[in-house]
Amino acid sequence: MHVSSLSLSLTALALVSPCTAHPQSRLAQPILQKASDTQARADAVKEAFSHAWDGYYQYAFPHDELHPVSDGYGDSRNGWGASAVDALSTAVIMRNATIVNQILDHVAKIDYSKTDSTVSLFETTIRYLGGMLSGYDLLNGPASDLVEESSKVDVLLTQSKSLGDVLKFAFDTPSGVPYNNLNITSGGNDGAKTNGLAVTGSLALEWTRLSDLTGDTTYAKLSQKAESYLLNPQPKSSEPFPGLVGSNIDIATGKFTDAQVSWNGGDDSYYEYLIKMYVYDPERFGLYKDRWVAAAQSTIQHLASHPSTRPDLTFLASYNNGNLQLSSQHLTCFDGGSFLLGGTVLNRTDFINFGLDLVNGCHDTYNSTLTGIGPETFSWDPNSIPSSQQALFDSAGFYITSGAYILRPEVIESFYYAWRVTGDETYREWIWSAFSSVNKYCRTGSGFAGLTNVNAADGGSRYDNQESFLFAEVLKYSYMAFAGDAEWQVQKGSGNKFVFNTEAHPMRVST
Ligand code: DMJ
Repeated sequence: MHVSSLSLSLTALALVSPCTAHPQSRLAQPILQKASDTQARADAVKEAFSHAWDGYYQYAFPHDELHPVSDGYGDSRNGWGASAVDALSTAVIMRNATIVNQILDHVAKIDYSKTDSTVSLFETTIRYLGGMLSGYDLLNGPASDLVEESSKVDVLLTQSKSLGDVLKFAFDTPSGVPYNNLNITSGGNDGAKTNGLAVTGSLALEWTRLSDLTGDTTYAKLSQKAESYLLNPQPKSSEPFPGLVGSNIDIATGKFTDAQVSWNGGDDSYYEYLIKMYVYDPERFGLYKDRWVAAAQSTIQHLASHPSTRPDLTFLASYNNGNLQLSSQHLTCFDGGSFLLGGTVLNRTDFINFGLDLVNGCHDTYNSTLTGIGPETFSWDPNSIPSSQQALFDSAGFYITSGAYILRPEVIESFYYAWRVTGDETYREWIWSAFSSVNKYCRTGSGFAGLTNVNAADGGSRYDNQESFLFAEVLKYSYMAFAGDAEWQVQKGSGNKFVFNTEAHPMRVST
């Protein structure tokens, strides 16, 4: 479905696509048009958020995450209350002042200088730093009426600066490419020789915002120095196609150590941030946009792949040394959203259409399973199909290599971009269908649990873990699709006032 053929295909799709879905949506309703139905869906997502928050607050707060089967807790993100900080911007957008105040009271008490476990620079940046900066931007701007005492909001920036100061030693390397795995007590690291593309290249948004808000340029400079090696990749062989680069960077020299290309986990948010930095500030980050455009064009030319049994579908293959691997991931499904954002901001219909093709492919991975939720990894390589999955490959164009679902957001995230950019109700239907499946299969008495097998009738067994991105991403993108327009929503064209970090925390664009 392309923009140029949108009006013609709208009616047909609206009637057909939800009905070709997984079994439980065969009875799906026609496309909703009434505002009251849209409101009911927004309310249903809010209810799911409150359910998850109440369970976390009762059984796990102020630890990092709820164990939603045993009603226990875990501290996989250094014990600073990751779910609380990750939930803040969603609670603001849902206008839940009670939860917002609970989280602000918690943030004021966090001591980011103390933890017993290894700190991930990337995860801490996108969840904690991104969560706090976003809360600060929202509560200082369009949601300023939610909190009466401005000092409680100011703490978000003070704590962001404290966290940046704790983490900044990571960049103290010969090249400026940071270590990712840190011992913040000793000032040490894990001794890695290389750092990954995504974890190096998904820091600039948060660290630049921190500098812009505090007036201290240190953080922006550190993150942009690290990024400079990615924007000008050496050796030349590490860029097999214009804009598409290898996966690992030597921490001592800043040179790439390979030329393996993909949009999969490990590489993903490097590409995501190239265009988002341009949205953040087109004056300062024009080169980032040029690199995204080059990567996007090369991706269409060299990585777009169509399953032999479903040539109508488009997935992204990965590339290494002349070979294409015909496999992909749930994580990769942010790609449609990235093409749609770049396409609308740059007014490039070709990118929008390719983004919609990618969204359609990822929808197929949801639409074809028994739960209506897509798998963690899948393949369309016709040479290694397990016989038990031949029928799935024949009808759906892919087979499952890991059937897990750990509450990831990427497919719903790209549906959201498709909805915002096209206004086509079909994409809201897809969001509603995906959210309904998560609500049905993952919900427990205290929250939401991952599934071991999305293509088993009941989803298989449950993982006793609730990742903090359930709050930050899944429920935020689901909610925003049914909520009214607002300053923080993604806009069609170039008028965005906010840009979402890779954990779905909206930051105000540079003014
Ligand atoms: C989140 O932490 C972020 O979206 C990140 O970019 C990828 N992994 C998870 C969600 O799957």
